Amino acid sequence: MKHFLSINDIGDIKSAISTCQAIKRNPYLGQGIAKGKTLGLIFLNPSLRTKISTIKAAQNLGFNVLPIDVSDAWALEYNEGAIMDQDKAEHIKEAAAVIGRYCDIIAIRAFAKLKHKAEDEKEQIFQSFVQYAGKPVVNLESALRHPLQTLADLLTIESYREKLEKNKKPKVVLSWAPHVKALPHAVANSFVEGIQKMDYEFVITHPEGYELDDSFTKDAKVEYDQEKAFCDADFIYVKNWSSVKEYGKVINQDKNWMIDHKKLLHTSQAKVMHCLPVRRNLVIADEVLDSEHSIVIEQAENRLYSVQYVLAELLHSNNEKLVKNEYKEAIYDEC
Ligand code: AN0
Ligand code: CP
Repeated sequence: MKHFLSINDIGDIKSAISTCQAIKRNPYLGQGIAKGKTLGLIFLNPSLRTKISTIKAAQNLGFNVLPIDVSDAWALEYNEGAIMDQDKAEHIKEAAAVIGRYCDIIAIRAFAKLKHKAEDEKEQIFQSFVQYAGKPVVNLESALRHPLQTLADLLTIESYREKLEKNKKPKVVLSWAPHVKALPHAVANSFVEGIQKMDYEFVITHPEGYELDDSFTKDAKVEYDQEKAFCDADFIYVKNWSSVKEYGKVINQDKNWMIDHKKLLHTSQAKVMHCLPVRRNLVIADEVLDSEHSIVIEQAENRLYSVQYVLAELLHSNNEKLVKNEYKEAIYDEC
């Protein structure tokens, strides 16, 4: 794995999940393999889970963690060939190359701005670091994807799957829920991308007009009737997103789409998931979040193991001579 920009950068997802499970059993597997290495962290948006789990996982491996506050640095120009006679003082070409000399891995969060679809889809900051930094880049949520979340989500489903009826293929439903703000599509896109690698029954439910980009959904089943979609579900993954067609717009805030206890009655005692942060009694009712149905805290805990796996894997693939043996012994032999 050269970079971790999407769940597709993981070759064998099942083996990745079993390595995450081994890390969960012993988070100090691979302790010290990153000694003397620096992880640069660039956050252009708020975060609780991603920031803390990444720092903690990095520390478990022995990284020095270097938070990079780009709002403190020079205003950056991204356009190739720009004549820089306005307010931008530094080009991303130099900035990324310099940060690449200071760090061994660079992790970035930069959400969709939700104004212009084509502009967001360029994922300019990620592409610039991949092109100019010369070091592995980790996606901590880009305009289109949140793959560390997805890996933790799959790990969560797999650990509850063992409790299902033997040989039952889990039924997983991705449900849109209302929100007051226009939210990005990254979590939902990535989830769909990850689920398609697994052997699950999968249904997406949302009001008409909230179709996700078909480059992600491909031939996934869409059911506009939430109640029908929930029938016999084992896992309900709740998430709001804004419209893709009317890009970045909130076109429906129908409160009937909130997940409450009544909606779970025809499920197979479904476990309810959400990436968090979640707005209570708007997206999911208290009675669900405070019940046995909710597995959102374990899901958030699993963020630790997914990011520790990705950091170790990047170090392993990009510093073969340095860490191959220690890493193999520490992690793979455990699985
Ligand atoms: C962000 C989103 O929906 O993409 C981050 C979720 C991990 N959520 C909010 O902005 C509330
Ligand atoms: N789920 C998630 O990425 O949470 P944060 O935005 O708090 O990092």
